[in-house]
Amino acid sequence: MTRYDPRTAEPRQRARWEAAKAFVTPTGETGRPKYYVLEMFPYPSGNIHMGHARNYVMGDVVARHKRAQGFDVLHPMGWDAFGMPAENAAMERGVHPGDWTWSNIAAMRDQLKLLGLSLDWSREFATCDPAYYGKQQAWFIELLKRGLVYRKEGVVNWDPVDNTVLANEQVIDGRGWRSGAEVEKKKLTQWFLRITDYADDLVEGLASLDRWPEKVRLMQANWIGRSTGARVTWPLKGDVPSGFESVEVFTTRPDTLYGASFVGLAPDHPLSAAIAQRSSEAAAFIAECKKGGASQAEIDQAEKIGFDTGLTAIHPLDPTRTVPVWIANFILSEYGTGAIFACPAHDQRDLDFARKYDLPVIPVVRPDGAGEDFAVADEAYVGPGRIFNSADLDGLDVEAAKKAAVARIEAAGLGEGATVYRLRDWGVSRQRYWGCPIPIIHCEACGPVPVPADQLPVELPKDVTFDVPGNPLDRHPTWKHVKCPSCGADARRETDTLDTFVDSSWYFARFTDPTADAPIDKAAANRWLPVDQYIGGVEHAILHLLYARFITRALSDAGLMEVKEPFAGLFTQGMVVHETYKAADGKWVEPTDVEIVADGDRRTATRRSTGETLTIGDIEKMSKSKKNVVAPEEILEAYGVDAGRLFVLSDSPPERDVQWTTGGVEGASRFVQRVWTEFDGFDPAKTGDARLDEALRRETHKAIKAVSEGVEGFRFNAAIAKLYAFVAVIRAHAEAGGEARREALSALARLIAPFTPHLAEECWARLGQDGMVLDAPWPDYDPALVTDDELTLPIQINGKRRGEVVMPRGAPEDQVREAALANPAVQAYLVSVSQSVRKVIVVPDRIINLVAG
Ligand code: ANZ
Ligand code: ZN
Repeated sequence: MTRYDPRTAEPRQRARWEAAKAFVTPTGETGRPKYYVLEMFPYPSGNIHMGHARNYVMGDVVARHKRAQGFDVLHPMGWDAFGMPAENAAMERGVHPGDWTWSNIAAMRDQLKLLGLSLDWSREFATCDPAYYGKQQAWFIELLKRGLVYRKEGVVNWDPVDNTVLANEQVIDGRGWRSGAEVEKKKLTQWFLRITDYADDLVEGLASLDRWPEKVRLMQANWIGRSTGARVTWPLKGDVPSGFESVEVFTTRPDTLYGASFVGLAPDHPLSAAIAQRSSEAAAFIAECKKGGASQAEIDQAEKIGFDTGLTAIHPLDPTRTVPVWIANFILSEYGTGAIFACPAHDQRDLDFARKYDLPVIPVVRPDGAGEDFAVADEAYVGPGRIFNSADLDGLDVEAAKKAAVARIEAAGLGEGATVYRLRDWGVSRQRYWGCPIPIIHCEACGPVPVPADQLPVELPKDVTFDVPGNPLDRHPTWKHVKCPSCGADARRETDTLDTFVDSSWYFARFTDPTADAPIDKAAANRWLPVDQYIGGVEHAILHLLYARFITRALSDAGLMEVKEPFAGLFTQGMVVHETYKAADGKWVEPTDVEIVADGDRRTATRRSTGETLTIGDIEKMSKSKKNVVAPEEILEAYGVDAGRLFVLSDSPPERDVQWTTGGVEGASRFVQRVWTEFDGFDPAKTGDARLDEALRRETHKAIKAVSEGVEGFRFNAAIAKLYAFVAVIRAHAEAGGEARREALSALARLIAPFTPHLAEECWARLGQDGMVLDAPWPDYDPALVTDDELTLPIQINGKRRGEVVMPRGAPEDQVREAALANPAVQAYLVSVSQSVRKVIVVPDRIINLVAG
């Protein structure tokens, strides 16, 4: 018996794979089907933690399994390398963002390589490579030409002390992260991508994504927020500011028009602004509204306040009626038309507002069974029902009334049916250095001019300083001063860079041919896209995935590729969490410095270095700030890569969080030894006995079936549990013959290969098999061997179930008949009703019917 030593075996196997260039993606006509598996590429923060490791190991299981099933697999890796942290490091520690990023990449690449992942490193790139972002600039210009890129004023966070634009994550509780100054909203001309052109298509495409979690599809649909209803014009009366003869509202409930009690304007609606021009009271009210946060959640939370403008609006369906016009803080300027008609009886926000300011509440929809006196107290009625109090809409149901109301509004020339979206165009300008330069030159005479193709990439200058706030590109002495490509006059480079979400919106397409001249090589993209299995954190369920779906459509429409949906399958994995430990001084302590003693349910934690007692805190996502990070190197060093890989997948379903525990990884490492022991003791010449051999064969084929189903269904923990059980079975059949044991072990080596690939290779070699297990086909099971050997057959008498017999599968009919007739429950019943059996009908392996009388 030898002990398995991962410390020698694992590097040996990795060297073998490397020498064989085993993971270089097959190209050319192989005749095999393709499979593209991709994990969301990492941000090079400096360290791989177990959470990353779990994500990549999941992808690796899929990649290795598909390869064994005969697919050509593309499994690449790269770096989402632009972004704020590099710039923060530059400001805090004076290191150049590029140097910081590249050294992090080098460190993380080494860590990833330790994990034994079947990655094609020959395709690696970082988004901060000019070779990558230059191609991004090329397609950006293409989209500009197609009208999908434009400039308009947008709002940014402005730090008035540092005189700089802040990213959202640099605003902490409304203040600048460095200056502590209260952040202002400032308008700046910025670049936008017209994602709203694709709003419908992005919603409708969701239906085809049947291998995405339902939850993610729903989140995307809500984000796009498509609502159908109508735009309705309300003519205004009174001392109306000039140019505002009417106000247009958006409603999803035109059926409730007769229940209108006021027209409401957003505080920054143009009409509100015009009223504020002449009324200091209105101006003060609007200023008050701007103090609160602008997010939907903050607005929903805030106390509803309003201002009566004194103007009135004429009801579009009944010119004899007017309603007052209010400015209200709960109306968003960025949604619909920024104005509403309020129907308090059927909308809770409107009702709260009406009660507060004593405005009328007129019910116009009543549930079935309610009478003319149906009234609303403190809860708006939002359910179905019939329309009343509504002239000729009376008696219609809600849906019919919506149609009828829209028809009437259209006939009156006061509006039309309309669809609106919550989705806004995507503002991509960042006033930052460490991003992809926007390839535009501003000329006084010609306006914004794209940089000519032969001058791409527009590279970032390396010589920049971070000693003063603001964008280093803007104050660089020479970089931005260029000639206009169109007229040759002195001109200025755009100094904004692109949102890093742009970088990650197409990298999966570039991986199909990372050295292509075009941004995307069409043939390669057609071969590999869509990504068959995409794996990543649920935190990217909205923006990243939506942007990627949009850019894929936009680039395809621009003729740069021919794919619509980039990701056919999506899996969102859980995180790796760990207990936290706190010392008496309130500081967090690293798990490596903690000794846990368990006494029944009571666990105490002691700090190894000092002996002090620690408080055991919550189980949380691993993070540097809580010091509960487990570095993969330590684990891999102590237990081996395979044990670490096995553990992160074994303890909970992949979509859930897994708690890192030392006990867990120790268990995985013992399993590795147990597997090896079975192979190490293998004797091909051993003679067995037929019954035992047959039993082992059955168990082997059942294990193949169960593990295959677990891997295919993303139930890795269940697959691993089955592997544990299978190894126990193999051990219990130690006396089976060499032939049956070889079959079992050969299957086992292949079944563990996706999870513990190094161990699997060692086992494969120990069995005396040729080549690498990596190239061995995934085992198939024999359906005849996985069925249970005994069946429970129900016995019916005159159509009613009266008993059952257990019979071997395929038992001959006369045996079944005999057993049924001899069955005690059947006999007791026949006696109790004084009947006897007239006829027996046996449906083999299914049921026995007795006719009695
Ligand atoms: C009258 C009405 C009557 C409404 C009723 C609702 C119920 P969703 O479904 O989210 O699209 N609304 C329209 N624009 C708004 C804005 N800029 N800020 C705040 N609220 C706005 O919601 C559409 C409904 O939200 C619209 O339909 C409008 O109120 C309001 F019984 O019109 B409704
Ligand atoms: Zn010019």
